[in-house]
Amino acid sequence: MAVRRPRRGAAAPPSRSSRRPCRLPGGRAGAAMGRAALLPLLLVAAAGRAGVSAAGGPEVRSLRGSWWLANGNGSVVLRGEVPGCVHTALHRRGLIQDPYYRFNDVTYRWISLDNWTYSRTFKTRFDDRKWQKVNLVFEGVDTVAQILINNITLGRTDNMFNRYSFDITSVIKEVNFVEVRFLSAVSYAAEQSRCHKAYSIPPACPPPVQKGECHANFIRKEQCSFSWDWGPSFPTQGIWKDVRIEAYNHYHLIYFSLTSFFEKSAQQWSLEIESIFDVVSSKPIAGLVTVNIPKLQTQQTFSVKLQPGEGSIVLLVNINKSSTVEAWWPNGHGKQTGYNMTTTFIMEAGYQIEKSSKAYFRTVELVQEPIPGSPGLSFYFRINGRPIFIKGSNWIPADSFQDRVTYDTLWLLLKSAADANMNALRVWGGGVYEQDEFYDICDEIGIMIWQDFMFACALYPTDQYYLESVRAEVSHQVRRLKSHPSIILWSGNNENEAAIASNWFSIPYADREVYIKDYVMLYVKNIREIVLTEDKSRPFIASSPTNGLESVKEGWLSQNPYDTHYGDTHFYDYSNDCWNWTVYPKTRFASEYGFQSWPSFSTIEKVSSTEDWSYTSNFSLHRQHHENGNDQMLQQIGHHFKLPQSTDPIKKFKDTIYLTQVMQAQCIKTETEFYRFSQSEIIRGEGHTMGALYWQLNDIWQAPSWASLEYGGKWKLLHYFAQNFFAPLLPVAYEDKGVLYIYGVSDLHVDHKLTLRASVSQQDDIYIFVLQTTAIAPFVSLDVGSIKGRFSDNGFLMTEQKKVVVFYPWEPTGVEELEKSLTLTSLVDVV
Ligand code: BMA
Repeated sequence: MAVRRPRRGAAAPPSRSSRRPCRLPGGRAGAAMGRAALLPLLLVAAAGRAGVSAAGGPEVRSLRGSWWLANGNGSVVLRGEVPGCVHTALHRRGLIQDPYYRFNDVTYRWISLDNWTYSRTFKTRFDDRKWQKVNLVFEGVDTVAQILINNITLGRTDNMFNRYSFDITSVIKEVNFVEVRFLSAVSYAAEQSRCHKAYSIPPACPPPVQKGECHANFIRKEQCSFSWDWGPSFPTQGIWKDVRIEAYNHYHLIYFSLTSFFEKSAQQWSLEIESIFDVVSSKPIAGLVTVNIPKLQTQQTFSVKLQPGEGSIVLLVNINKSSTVEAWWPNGHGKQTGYNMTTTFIMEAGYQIEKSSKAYFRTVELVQEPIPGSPGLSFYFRINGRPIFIKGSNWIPADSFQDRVTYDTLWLLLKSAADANMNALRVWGGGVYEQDEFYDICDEIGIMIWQDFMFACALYPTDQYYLESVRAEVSHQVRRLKSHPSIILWSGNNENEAAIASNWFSIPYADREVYIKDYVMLYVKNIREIVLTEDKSRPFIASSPTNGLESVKEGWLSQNPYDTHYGDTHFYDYSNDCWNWTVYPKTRFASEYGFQSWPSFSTIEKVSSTEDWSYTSNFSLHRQHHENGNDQMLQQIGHHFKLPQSTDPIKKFKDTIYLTQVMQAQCIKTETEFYRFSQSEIIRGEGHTMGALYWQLNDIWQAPSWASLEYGGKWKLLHYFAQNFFAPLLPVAYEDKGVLYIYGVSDLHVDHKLTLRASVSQQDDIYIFVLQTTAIAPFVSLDVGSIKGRFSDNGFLMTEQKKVVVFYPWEPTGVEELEKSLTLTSLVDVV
């Protein structure tokens, strides 16, 4: 193994005893800040002054870039990028293979079990003595680490979702040595579980089929990084977000956020602007804040006083009523208008701050009210006063290694969602609060976000230390994200109300109360309370699925959170024939439902070798993390199609992959059409369905899963189908006498003498495929292997002789390359 040594010997492994105390000593440096200084505000005058940044503002020194990285015993030392993680650093330096290749998730388990140290030296380019305060700021540390500067411990981190700021005013020198000594997340979680002696907090470990790590619920870290039923176990270590030194005098702006409100009776839009400062002067600092939104002819100046310490000021700007405000609308309902705005702080001491931002105006209500002819309550979203049917899917982390998720990755996935006529995604609670760019893109293209807090499919501790950490996390995330008009809902967790109600973890009845108490403590008394204080502009629910107000009435935990008369439901059924719509719940809101399929061969090929290319290979079993998943797919296919029989094993594998995708697309089409169709009716008290978010949009790696977009962004047939079943105008041919007819999908008499031809030509940046057939061709699939891009349509029924399909490339390509890579499959090609 090629190993280089750092210039300084200080990257030596931290000495750690094998048994650590249950709580790490040294205290936490805080992301959490009080809101002590909410100031009375005085509206002064509408005298505008353009903002100028005067000298004396804060100095920021980025610590991004190359750091030293060493494992526990110092036998592996290398350079690693920050932001980044150990796995990507090892891979980039060629010290390990692609972690996604074949069985490497298991082979490389040692990486997460070791304790790594990141270190670097840095010089202050500024004279540190002239600053009243110097902070070392981490936007994200993954996860458990001791932070040192010049061999002095500053504090510890143990929550991946917090922002940590350490005061280094008295310890910073001209040349500094900073160290982040990680402890394996896996060992930490195990230890925390061991220390929780009073009662167990299940689940202890994931099911063996997931090949994962235990006790994810004892660490505030991306829960699916310990494995999931669609994802590998890579419990990373690293500095996953920005890290920098900030030096300032007088005052410093930490958070700045905008939320809009509409006062119906006065027909008045207003903006609430919240600024959170750290004031280091010993005396209050007075000043003027001017808010200017030129396009709305709105300018207001406020006099403010910042009190010493950390605190917030809140300004309420009324928008000039003679200007027409264009609201922000979801995709398919209108434009996503935003207004340029500047906020200038001119303070008596120190420097000026000029913040440029975009102001959006939209309202959101979660309507839960009685429905005539139906017991229970409605559950739907009203955006800008208009009821909107929520169409979309569920979002999971786009990679096990967050540093590989670039703006382009996000853009491609989110744009694909919008292109498939989706207007919403649920950021699921077992992943991460996504990066700012994710929400920026959603704002820009009109994708509404149902935002879970990061708790999923488990019970969680509620001791004081843990709660403090969660409280800091929640305030930080809400402050960071609340300006985004795309976010329409905060939701406490994924499936934890259901986990207790349906007793997933076989808790004896006598012990139930303890867990219910913990549940209410965490999601209601802490998370909800903080969310309601921090953000009054959008609704909060405690869990998904939930019965909403009915759950609240039952003490926040309904007997049956899957009740179709209230709230949202999750529904999975792999054994019944998915074309039989009567198996689906006529719910108020379907926030999860799905079927698995395999990603295309070109995607699998990249992480496998020849011996893996069969449906029953060790690789195919290894990649399947859902118990019996591969068999369930075959069983579902068998309801309507002949299973592949080819004697050529690769052809058989490819045919099977194709059929899993056809099956998945058809199943979800049937179910989604059922939900859309149920919008306008109440049958036997059920109906009024106002949301369909299928599970799941994207993939974390190349494996069978419920996703409609493969790892890398390629569209599965389901995604092409989604484009149609989510179309604004959907021709659904249903009969209401208990029989469902879906056009052109069932029992087709196909001509086995069919010939399909493909010609390709170029027109500007797009490619035109002309398909010709001599007979009806069901589920026609065009595939250009690894060439990145998407077709205008796919998986379609070809009843006409000729059909034109457009290919939109995501990278430069050519006619010849496309022709060479094109494979055409239809149902009649499966042997
Ligand atoms: C749902 C999700 C995920 C899971 C999916 C498929 O319940 O919340 O936990 O991946 O089912 O099993």
